[in-house]
Amino acid sequence: MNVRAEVNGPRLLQSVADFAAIGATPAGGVNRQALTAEDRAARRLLAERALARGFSVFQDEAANLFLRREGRNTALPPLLIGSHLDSQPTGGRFDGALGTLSAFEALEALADAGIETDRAIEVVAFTNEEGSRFSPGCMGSMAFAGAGNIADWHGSAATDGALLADELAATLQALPEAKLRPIGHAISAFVELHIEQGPILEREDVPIGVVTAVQGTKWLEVVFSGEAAHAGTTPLEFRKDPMAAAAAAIARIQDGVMPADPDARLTVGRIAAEPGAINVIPNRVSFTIDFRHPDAAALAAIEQRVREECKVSGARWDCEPTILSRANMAPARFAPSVIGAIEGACQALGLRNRRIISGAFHDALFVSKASPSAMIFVPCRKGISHNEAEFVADDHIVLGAQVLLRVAQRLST
Ligand code: HGY
Ligand code: MN
Ligand code: MN
Repeated sequence: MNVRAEVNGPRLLQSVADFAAIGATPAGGVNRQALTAEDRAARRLLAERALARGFSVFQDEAANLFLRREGRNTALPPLLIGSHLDSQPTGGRFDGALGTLSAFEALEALADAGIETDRAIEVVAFTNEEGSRFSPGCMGSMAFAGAGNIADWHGSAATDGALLADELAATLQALPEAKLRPIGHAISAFVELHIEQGPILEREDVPIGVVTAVQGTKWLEVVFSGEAAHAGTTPLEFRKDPMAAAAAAIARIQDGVMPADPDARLTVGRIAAEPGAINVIPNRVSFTIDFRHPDAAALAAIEQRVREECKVSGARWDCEPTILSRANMAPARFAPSVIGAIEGACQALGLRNRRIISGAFHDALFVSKASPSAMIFVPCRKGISHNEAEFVADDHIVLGAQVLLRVAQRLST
């Protein structure tokens, strides 16, 4: 008899609440940054729940965490579903965790129904998707997809000074139950469920977004070096003021990029001045720029404009700019076969859905370079994300998991 697997809504909602408690912030968000004690606690909780269900648990050298439910034919590469567990410093309870926990719920639903799939299904929690503690983001999925080598980042320092190599080692050692396996094993396809992190689905009252592509992202760090001097005694003509140069460059970039192109996104998220005293002209000012565009040529043109504006402002204030690349994510298009499986699952469930391009980058962006991939979006309130007020309605959580479960069954039998 063909027993149907069903998502257990209360169990999934409780799971989301359980993980939201790990790194919970007073304002209702989470601070569970990559490879911290909080991240390790979440990984442990997920691994223990997997082991309790009889699934096997693995990690690779990038500390990507895999939970595997065997299929009939162990020779077939597994289907991969999942997302990430790490968060922004003032992140929301759903970014990453919802996709990972919905994927685990799909495994549990199949196990509850006693359904055996042809191929194994693995749930993944990729390491350091957010990139806020260690740059770049998507480190784990980049390494998994062969788009980066985790050893190249071993020496990178976190915003809190910790070394990636040390934090990776601590994370791997904190979960001895997870067997270590070589990075980048073959998979048949990858499906990632995620909150939209934008306003479109909610505004159109559509419960499911079928993600067909991810726009490109570049991160730069701009450093203006000048000369520290006394704030009161130094006339204008003697100043080499990197703060004035940075302020001028940021103003020109903000005035010139997004107003000229509705598809462009540009954010200056972090700025720092040294020595940072109120009455000292700084000798060094650094700031970050995150810019994005669906079109690769337009993304390159924005970078060109940013570099030019920094050069002009640096010359104006006699401060040479140094521009460091911190992340470079080319736009990606997802696989029609996986997109079709998601749309087919929505039709089978009678769910309204629409195709959408992701403004945020995701692990699926990199996995799609190695294997057929696509994403499922669910709405979040007012499109707010990377904010402790991030919220997803219970019914959207359950509907998203139901679509993921159907897709997982379609792609594994
Ligand atoms: O920044 C991003 O797009 C992702 O949400 N970390
Ligand atoms: Mn995310
Ligand atoms: Mn995020």
